Amino acid sequence: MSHFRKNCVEKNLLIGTFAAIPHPVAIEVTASSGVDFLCIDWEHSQIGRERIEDLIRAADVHRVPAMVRVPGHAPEFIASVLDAGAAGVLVPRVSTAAQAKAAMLATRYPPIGERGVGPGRAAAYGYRIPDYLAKANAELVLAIQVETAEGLANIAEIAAVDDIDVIFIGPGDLSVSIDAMGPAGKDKLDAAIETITRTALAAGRTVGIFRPSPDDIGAWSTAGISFFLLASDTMFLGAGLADGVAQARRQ
Ligand code: 3PY
Repeated sequence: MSHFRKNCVEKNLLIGTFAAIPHPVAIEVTASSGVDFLCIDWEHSQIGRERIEDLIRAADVHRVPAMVRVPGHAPEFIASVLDAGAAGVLVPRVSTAAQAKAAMLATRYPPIGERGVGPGRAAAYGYRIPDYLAKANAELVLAIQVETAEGLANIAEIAAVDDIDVIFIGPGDLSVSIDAMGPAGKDKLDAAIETITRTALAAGRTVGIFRPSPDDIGAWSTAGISFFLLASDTMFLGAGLADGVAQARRQ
């Protein structure tokens, strides 16, 4: 098992961030920050498919695992980033056990799943397909994102699907989906997050969540969440620069 997956399944604290800037320089800067992993965001950024492999390569130089959030459930999205050498995938908007199972089948090779074999970078362009096949099922992290009212209602069935490592909560989408946006919806949203966390932990899953700031990582960690995606490169760039400019103007 890879170090990254072992840490996931053993529920060790992992702090990562989304990578949304489509350039290897941004990946190198981010990978040098002390993060445990990166999640290249193909769903909500302008990163194109051809660029993803170079971003993974840049993370590999720094020995930081780079997973990819794919833009949908299609098996070809999952195959393409895993073939490029991603350390795992984050599959968004999983709302039913059938969708969770489909994500698992697309991520794992037979006999567990149905992932197709290709001569990509992960398999040394075909030179080491047997080696790669032998280790991929043990090493790759599969995280699925629960972020809808339907996903919340189906969490017990979703969490019962085998060979999924992380149930990842998307609080932004979840708040919209369950009508719990803003300060007025905080208690309702927190209750939903707690329900997902409790149910997924009871099924033996690791639980992850997106947090826009580090303020409440401790509190959610106490609740049992261990896999955190903290903001993104663009958010940190914006916040750091705005803070610097504001400080400069105050002098
Ligand atoms: C959410 O909060 O909905 C997310 O998907 C985080 O990226």
